[in-house]
Amino acid sequence: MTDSELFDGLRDAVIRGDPEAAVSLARQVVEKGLDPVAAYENGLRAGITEVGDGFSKGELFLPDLAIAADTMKAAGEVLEEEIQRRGTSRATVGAIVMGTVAGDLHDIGKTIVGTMLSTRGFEVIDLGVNVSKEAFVQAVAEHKPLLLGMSSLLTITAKELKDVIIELTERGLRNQVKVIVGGGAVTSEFAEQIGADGYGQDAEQA
Ligand code: B1M
Repeated sequence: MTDSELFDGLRDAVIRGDPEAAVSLARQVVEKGLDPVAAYENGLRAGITEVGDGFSKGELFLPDLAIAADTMKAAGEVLEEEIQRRGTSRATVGAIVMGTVAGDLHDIGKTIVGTMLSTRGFEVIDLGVNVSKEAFVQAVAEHKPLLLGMSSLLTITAKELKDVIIELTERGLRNQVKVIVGGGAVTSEFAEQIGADGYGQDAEQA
């Protein structure tokens, strides 16, 4: 199988909701020594994006999203392990507190961003999903990280990003931490508007 056939196979396995095939293809990516980040973005993420588009058009339903997400997670674990293996294992840069904002349960993007940052020398403190602004601010006060990273995929939860930044300012913590944001509900313009320091369109940019 060529490299692009492998990536297309990953994409199609996510679209079909076939975790066994996806895991097997992800293992082949690793065995062949291909770039696991490219396989993630051009294979798995391409597949889930197509499923999301089908959902928007009313051609696919919530169970389809759920099974595609499970497939992506299963194969994603294989690729994330390889991304970790190729990266540095020592936390040398500083800490990042990360999470998906309140009301939002999407965790796949946040997790891959965390994996990428850990391979670039960050100690990742992952607060999970549905994280309240109080929990973000508390974690910043407690861990004194270099960065706070927040993810938002639902348009209705994007305002949480701004609320956390306001809360950090009110608690006198804003100038102690750089804030980066990302996820489907966020654009670079929006990030700038709410006073974030950085934005990432994908894990590599983050
Ligand atoms: Co949801 N969902 N979902 N969903 N879901 C979206 C986001 C949606 C766009 C689908 C659609 O309609 N096309 C839509 C939101 C519409 C909107 O608000 N504009 C939507 C909806 C409506 C919903 C529900 C409301 C559906 C319902 O119940 N009726 C519901 C909400 C639940 C909730 O959160 N409260 C819901 C539920 C779910 C599932 C549980 C079924 C499942 C999530 C499973 C899970 O995460 N464990 C799911 C899925 C899978 C999706 C889609 C299809 C895929 C999301 C994903 O994992 N992408 C999504 C459609 C889409 O995104 N195209 C959709 C792969 C991931 C690697 O990409 O998260 O974008 P992403 O992360 C990227 C970048 O954005 C960036 O790097 C990552 C890697 O490249 N990035 C950062 C992310 N965070 C970053 C942080 C950074 C920097 C970069 O700095 C800190």
